[in-house]
Amino acid sequence: MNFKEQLSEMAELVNQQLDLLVPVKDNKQKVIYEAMRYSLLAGGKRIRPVLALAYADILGVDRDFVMPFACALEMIHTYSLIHDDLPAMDNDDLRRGRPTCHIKFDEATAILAGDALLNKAFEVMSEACNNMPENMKTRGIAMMAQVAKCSGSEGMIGGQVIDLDSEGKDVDMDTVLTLHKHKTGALLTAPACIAVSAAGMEDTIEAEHIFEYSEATGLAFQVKDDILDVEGDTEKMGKAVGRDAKQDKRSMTVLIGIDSCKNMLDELTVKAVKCAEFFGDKGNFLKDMADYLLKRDN
Ligand code: GRG
Repeated sequence: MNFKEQLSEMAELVNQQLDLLVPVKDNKQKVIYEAMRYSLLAGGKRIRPVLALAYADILGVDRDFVMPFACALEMIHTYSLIHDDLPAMDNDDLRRGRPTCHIKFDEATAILAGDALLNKAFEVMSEACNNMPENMKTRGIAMMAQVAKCSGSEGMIGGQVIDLDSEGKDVDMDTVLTLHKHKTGALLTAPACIAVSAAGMEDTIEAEHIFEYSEATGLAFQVKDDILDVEGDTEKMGKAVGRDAKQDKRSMTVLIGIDSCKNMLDELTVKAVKCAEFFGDKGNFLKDMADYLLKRDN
């Protein structure tokens, strides 16, 4: 199977689980399930859960063990997109190729759908911990704690706060890198945290390489996002482009120019590929993933 086939097979496994975890309901609050499913099952790339499965494969962990945590990450990612698109934040009306949640439903429903997805994520992870054999429960709780930390005020939310605070200001590169490390990088490092804790392999040379890979690809992902915001195509991306300029954001392309961004992206990709090569043939999927993230157009 080639990389693209593997990627879509893994994404499909995630999609099936998400569909089961957030079912259609026919009760008085059914609209919240409609809104949650509308955004969650709207065809995102599933990079974060796929990475969790890929790291699990490399570290010899059963995919079923990490799947609930991988799905929880995708729920949290989707909630962040719903909330980020709200008028109080980025005020966008297109996401994943369709009207944003607050446009399709309304603002209150979109806020609640995001909140419900965040809660669902923790319900799914705590149930997974409950169902683990006694001797594995500590690992499960460590995995859940990592997801909480990566999503919260020391992770993604912290990054969003720095982002909002930076709007219209002449921020420096250090601030922008801190912003990205938190806002985008934290949820892209979470799959590594999950898989390493699942394997009980903290403080190993393997974990070191996985973390270095995830940090390099996490930053590369954001640099590419900034480049796509300038050069990308709305139809392919399924979201508006040119948002950074519109919101007067000091994106990486504004700070160092698009050519330097492309060089930085190349260097980060080389670094990620080197980390993947540490694992020999077992690292092939991660190598291809780094290349895919470099060349992606959506
Ligand atoms: C509002 C709680 C809250 C957090 C906001 C992560 C975030 C912080 C906002 C999301 C919007 C944004 C521009 C994030 C930067 C990271 C990024 C490029 C997200 C898009 O991720 P993809 O490309 O999206 O993986 P798909 O749709 O493929 O899942």
